[in-house]
Amino acid sequence: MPRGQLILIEGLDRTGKSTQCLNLIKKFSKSKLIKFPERSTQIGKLINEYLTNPNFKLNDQSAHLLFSANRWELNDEIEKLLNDEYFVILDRYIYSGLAYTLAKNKVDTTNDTNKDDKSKNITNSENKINLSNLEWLLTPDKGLPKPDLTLFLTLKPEEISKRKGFGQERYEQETFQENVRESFLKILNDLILKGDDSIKIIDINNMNIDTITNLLWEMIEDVGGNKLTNNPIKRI
Ligand code: T5A
Repeated sequence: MPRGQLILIEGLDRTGKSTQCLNLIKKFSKSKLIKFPERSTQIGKLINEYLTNPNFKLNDQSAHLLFSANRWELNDEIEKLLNDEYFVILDRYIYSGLAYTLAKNKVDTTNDTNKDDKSKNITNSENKINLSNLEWLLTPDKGLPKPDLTLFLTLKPEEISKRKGFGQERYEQETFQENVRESFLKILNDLILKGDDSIKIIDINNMNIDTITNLLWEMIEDVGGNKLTNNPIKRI
């Protein structure tokens, strides 16, 4: 039975992922957009509180597991859509899960009174047990559908911080975004070097919205990502 394909748009905060996803879904005959975190579910409500309320304390390992649990909440729906020949466009997914937690390892947790309140809130753990262990970080996502194509949008953190609304949520802090960028690039480049050809890294500095949409669509067409496939769903 043919199925639709799973296309993931990844990137740092405010790189324009949602804008691009909304443009791209219109180009497929049958498509559905799913955004992570999905904040309306039981677990998604907790995640939303964590991201928007600086007084909501959660240790980093628990936060990591919640983001993964949120993906599992949507798993049945995603698999059904693919099998019903929908193209599912994901706005963030597993690589965000890995990169944001990994980036916390570089945050200085010493009690520096000069640090601003936002940077103090990025990490809440007394210890960093397992936070740099990629195998541990990936384990809760194992078994989820692997995207057929991942398009990672990269932009200079100083450009991101100029974008509308930046700074309102927990991780929207320029130094931390630089850590996240390094973590994403390390994770994705390692996978590419190991032969994973489903991942593409796209530098979108100085590109306007339409140029990016056209480029992403060309990349999707190039690998046949807009056509039904008989390949079984791969797993993380
Ligand atoms: N997170 C997430 C984890 O830690 N672990 C996980 O497992 C997951 C899934 C919230 C946070 O959760 C973390 C990462 C995040 O810190 P989110 O809700 O996806 O995740 O938060 P954001 O990435 O901030 O999502 P946004 O929807 O706010 O940003 P987008 O989607 O990247 O950007 P978008 O499209 O809303 O655009 C932002 C602004 O930029 C403009 C737009 O018009 C808009 O004003 N813009 C451009 N301006 C100039 N040139 C362009 N090319 C532009 N494209 C868009």
